[in-house]
Amino acid sequence: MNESRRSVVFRRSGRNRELKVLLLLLIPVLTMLIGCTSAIAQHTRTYFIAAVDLDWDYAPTGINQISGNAFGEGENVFVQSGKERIGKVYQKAAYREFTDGTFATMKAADPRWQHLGILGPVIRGEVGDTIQVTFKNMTSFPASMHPHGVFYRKDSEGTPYNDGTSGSDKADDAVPPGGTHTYTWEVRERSGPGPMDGSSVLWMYHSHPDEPKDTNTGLVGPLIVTRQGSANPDGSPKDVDREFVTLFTVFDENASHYLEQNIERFTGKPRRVLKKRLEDDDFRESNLMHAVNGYLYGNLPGLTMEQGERVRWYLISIGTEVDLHTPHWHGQTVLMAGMRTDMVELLPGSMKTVDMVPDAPGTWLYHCHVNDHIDAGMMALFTVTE
Ligand SMILES: [Cu+2]
Repeated sequence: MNESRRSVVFRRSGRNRELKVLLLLLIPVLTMLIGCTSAIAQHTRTYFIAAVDLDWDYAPTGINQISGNAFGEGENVFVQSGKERIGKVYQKAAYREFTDGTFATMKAADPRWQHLGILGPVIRGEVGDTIQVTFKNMTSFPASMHPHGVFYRKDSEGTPYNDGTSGSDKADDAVPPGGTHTYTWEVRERSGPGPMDGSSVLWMYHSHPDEPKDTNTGLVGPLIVTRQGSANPDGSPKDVDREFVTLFTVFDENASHYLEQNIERFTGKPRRVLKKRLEDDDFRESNLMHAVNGYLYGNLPGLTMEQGERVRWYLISIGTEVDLHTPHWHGQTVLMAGMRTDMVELLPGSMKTVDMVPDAPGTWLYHCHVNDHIDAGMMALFTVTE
């Protein structure tokens, strides 16, 4: 090898060494960068949700939309107000979404979600996301947000019990009237659809300081988790055209935080009612509101879809022994975990997801198949347009 060639080889190997050193130095920087981009890819979805008081009308159209007729004797058991009856309007509480942490402006209602009724707003997550909810309690009783399915630590469970925690781990348990708490929920793989599920699954959130009273008062809402890679930017599943959430429950207004207020505000003879309310079985029955999303006798608005659309229905039930519900769609069929049906079984706490491709146009009955619940008005209408 002549002199000049040797020096070229030497210079080359020197350069290789420099490159190797540079690469070694770059590895931690590159690792950090990759870590950062994957952290950015994981979305944090922020919500501002308050529990608010409202006067809720279980039948705002004032008639039985299933029969098309005025309310008669049967319906009036539940909807007629009087000297010793509250009627169809009750003070309740509901979760409502606000634009920011000042809680000054409620978010404008989205017509697609008009049917949610008393339910809280849809909270969404794609697997890999973090959900952050700033919650303000604008009611007059302690309330919280307890989620199902997502990963949370003790400061984001929203339930008070003897779990050995203290201090800031208790702040989420029961937010006092006027108080605020931020809940952080991770949407892990175990929160998303399983092998037999479609591209999204339903969970719910509800208040839990006094679970029976809180939910009878109205504090419950849906949480939908979409499989990683299957979500639109807003978190909705890409392979679905339209989503509906329906809650089947008998709201027991006798067990509401606001029973006394309701007696005082809406009955003609509040003092008499307050005195004998516990013994009066007819009064107690009149306060059992067999509702779909808080509506009786076909008063639930907005269940409208087009023929051939990919429609996903999310179904919830909460409550007690009477809350075994069997939602049944007329005119269409659905697929639930790969099985064909037109009726779904719900028990207190059930959360189910089914898919429908409506093929029969028209206005159709969507009702609970339990006889007693049909009589009490647990019925809605849905419309399939051509
Ligand atoms: Cu039912």
